[in-house]
Amino acid sequence: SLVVFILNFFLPHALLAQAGSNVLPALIPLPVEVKRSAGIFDLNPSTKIVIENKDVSGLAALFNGYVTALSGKQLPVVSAAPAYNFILLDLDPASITHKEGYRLQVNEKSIRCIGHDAAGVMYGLQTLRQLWNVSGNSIKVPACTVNDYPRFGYRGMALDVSRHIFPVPFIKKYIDLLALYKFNTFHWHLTDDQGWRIEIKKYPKLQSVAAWRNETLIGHKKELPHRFDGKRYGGYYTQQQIKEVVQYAASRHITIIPEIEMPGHASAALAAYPFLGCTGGAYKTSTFWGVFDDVFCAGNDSTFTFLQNVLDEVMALFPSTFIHIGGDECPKTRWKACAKCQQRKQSLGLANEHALQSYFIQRMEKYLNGKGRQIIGWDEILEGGLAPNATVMSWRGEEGGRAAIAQNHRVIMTPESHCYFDYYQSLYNEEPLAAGGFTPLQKVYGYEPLAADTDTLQTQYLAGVEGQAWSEYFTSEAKAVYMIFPRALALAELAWTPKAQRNYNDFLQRLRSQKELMQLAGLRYPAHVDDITF
Ligand code: TNX
Repeated sequence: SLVVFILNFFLPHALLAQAGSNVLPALIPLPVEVKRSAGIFDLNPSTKIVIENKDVSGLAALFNGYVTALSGKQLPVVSAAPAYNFILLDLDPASITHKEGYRLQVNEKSIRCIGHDAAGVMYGLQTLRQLWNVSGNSIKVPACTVNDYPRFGYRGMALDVSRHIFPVPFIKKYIDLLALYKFNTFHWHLTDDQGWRIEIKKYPKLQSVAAWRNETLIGHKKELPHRFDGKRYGGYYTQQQIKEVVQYAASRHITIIPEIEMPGHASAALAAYPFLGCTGGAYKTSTFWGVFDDVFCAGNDSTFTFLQNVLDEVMALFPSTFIHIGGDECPKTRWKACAKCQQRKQSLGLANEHALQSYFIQRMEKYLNGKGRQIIGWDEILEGGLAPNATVMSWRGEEGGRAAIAQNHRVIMTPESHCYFDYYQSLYNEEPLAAGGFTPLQKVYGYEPLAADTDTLQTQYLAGVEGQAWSEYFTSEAKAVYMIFPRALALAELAWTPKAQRNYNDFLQRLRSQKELMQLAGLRYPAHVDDITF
């Protein structure tokens, strides 16, 4: 009955509130093991951070940053533990065996946050941030023991900054949120048809031309009304800014994987340097969304030289092993009509244009491998033959992931059915304009990567999962955040928590109790989460 339904929804919540100190604050992602014990640790200005191992000293500063944001205070950092009132950060890989794993022990006298590695200690501190109870200047932590480690080694969130660009402070805030929910990878989609967003010193027109578009009335029907203003829109990140962001992410144990799109989604680059296309132009940075025929020419060696020079500067900025080179949605229209492309195809004995695309990707892979890097590409890179060492990001469902694993290739699952946070999240009339699709929170939460095949597939090749944040409709920071969260929290839990411990209703309860934390982090808590009719 309705009464039972309503009781089921509100009773656990009410009990939680009453139970007070016996119940732990809700944690997302749910740890592997949590035990509540008696007592409270009072974190106050005389609490000391103890660092006995210099490998974790950077984390003392990070933690102090969190404390300062709440209380304005900085905790003293010392090298030997006093009798009580301290927070010890340390490593113990012998007893904590999982990579990125940690043990957090809180009692009235101390907090011990011990990791397998520094990343583990960092995740212990994120759990601590979710555990503490802040009121005024007082920070209280319930006594407990948490033993925890991640399910997947790759836990990613992307952000497309081409369709809409977001300023550096927003990127940092995003990285902060990813760390809070234990993601370890930020996939930064830096180039696309609608704008090139990374400064490349060798090619100044990428800054003066490719970074900008003119919003005009001649556009796609999906173009957003407020952009029909004929104004110049765009911008880019300077190399200095990028270094700063990479550093910021690294101190939170987040790897940034840059994406430079090729051979498709290249309009902006072609507008700057028309020799990169098959027809010679003229080209324009796209003013509407979609897939465009003009792509990097596969017959022209100077295209490859350009891309190699670009990647040289990219590699100097991003230390990540992996570089994403796109590979998706590349129409073959121009290549079919291009004499140089046809000549290349024939001289290499390639069967068709898919094979030519495979040649393109393999040539770039060889270049990057030679510099000690590995490529990631969207699942289209399977067509015409997979590059020998490529990781496949499976977005058009799970087919690509399955096929790549069958060829012993590393795979990241991001099927658009479950992992695209530019799709609608509720059926509310007032949902803001989004890309097609319907991907409510529960659907994201219920995603089980390659579930149907985990018995037959070699799942050691399943690196993990990623959420996509394409920004065509992200017309403001607030809207971007609204679209990405809380769905990213559902993904965070499926990426971290053991499968058997995941339960949607339990997650929803914890999400509700995270309301304050979310608001503190500047997140708008969406009404539909609390709406029992949803
Ligand atoms: C497809 S996913 C794209 C993007 C769009 C997105 C919109 C992928 C590899 N390509 O260019 O932004 O759909 O949902």
